[in-house]
Amino acid sequence: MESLILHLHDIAAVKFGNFKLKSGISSPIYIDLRLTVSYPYLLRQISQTLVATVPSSTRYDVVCGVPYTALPIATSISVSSNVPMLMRRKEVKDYGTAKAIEGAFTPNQICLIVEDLVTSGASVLETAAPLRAAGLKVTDAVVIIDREQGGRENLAENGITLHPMVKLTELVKILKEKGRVSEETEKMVMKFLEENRKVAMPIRDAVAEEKVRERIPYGERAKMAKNPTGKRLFEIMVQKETNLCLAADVATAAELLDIADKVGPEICMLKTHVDILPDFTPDFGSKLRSIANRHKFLIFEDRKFADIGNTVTMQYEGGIFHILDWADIVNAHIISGPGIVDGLKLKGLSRGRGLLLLAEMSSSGNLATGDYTAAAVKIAEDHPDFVIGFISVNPASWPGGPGNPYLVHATPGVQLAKGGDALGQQYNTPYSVISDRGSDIIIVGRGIIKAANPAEAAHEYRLQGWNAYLVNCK
Ligand code: S5P
Repeated sequence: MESLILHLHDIAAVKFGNFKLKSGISSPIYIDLRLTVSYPYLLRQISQTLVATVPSSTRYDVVCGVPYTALPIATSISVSSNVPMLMRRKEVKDYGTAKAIEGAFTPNQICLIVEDLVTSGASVLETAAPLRAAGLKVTDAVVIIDREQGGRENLAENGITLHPMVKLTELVKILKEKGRVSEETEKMVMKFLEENRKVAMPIRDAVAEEKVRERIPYGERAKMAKNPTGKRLFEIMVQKETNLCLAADVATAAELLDIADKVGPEICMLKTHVDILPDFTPDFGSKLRSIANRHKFLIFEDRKFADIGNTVTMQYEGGIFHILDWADIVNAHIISGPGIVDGLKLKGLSRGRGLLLLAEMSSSGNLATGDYTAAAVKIAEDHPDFVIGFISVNPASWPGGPGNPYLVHATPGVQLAKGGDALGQQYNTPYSVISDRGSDIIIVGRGIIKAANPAEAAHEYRLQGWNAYLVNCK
């Protein structure tokens, strides 16, 4: 193992110096294991050492590398140990028909995950999820370097034992002993790692570093919220450790109430489209409310109001659905201008209700972009007592920023693999939505309701969404 570490240092896959990260922080160490692909002897050595790292009592039938860096490593393990390999697709063109996992396997086979560098463990979990969804068992992961920043614990919580070839502190010690780094450098790196232990800051490369955005914890944002429902939403997220919203687009009201009860413990919010339920009865609202109270989640009727202020007051309160009576949260397009918020507020404010504005949409070719999105932020900030946040897709990319932190971002178009449906829906993964795109809540419909076991699927989405949140948390 020592000679392997020296080789990694030789090829500059591990470097010491003063590296300015995109986040502005200076790091004394830099790791890029992608370089190993250019050194076949090294790949062979790595794969042999990784195989030896996994305890002989650990059984596995197949291996799967976390894309992309670990793919050649997993391939090398597969070829040298004669163990079949699977590949997880990072992008699935038409999720539902196309495969998320490539290769031959049978349900209940055990898959060993192979990774190059583990920080929070989120990327291992992102690979474990579709493997598990396909019926494979994932109990162990082997990694070249463990950054010791909570990855081992996170993975253990998700039923995965991490086997690191070397821990980063050990690696630095070995390089120091072999005279590759000075005592001073060793101390600097140790200090840096200690100080950043909880920040879970990738020190892999510039692209990864760009993703590191410090997040204000949901709990602090609850204190900033100016609307009681917005505040309660953040509080529930913290208490239940969930940023998952179920889009309960099921066929009947009876099914909706059933799934609400089963998935209730996993979610902070349940989203309805009440106008799709053929068996809606006037007591639907109170039945759903009692389930929501029991499991502590908020009800969001995805009504997407879009008319002038006067009309929406009637649509909100009246008709056969009486949405105002049972929905904590509704949403509105801003196409008709700020009067729509005034109208809804007229009815909702005194009842403590909250409003989400559609600042962006998930469907391809939608027109909610650029100035339209910026206008939504402006309207929201003009009504801090009633607007609690946005339906958004990539708030981290908004030129004017994602708005005041008391505003929450909820993002639809989420599945375990990137892809889309036949009608223009576009999916991103929980990790990319929460960590890369800076959203707060994942809204998941078919990923859960069409799963063989919706409660289990919801549990998986909850863990992924929450772990992705923890990655950037202060
Ligand atoms: O832009 C949007 C806004 C919403 S609220 N795109 C969306 O998909 N939604 C809703 O999120 C949509 O109406 C559906 O209820 C849910 C996504 O469901 P899924 O099955 O595609 O996950």
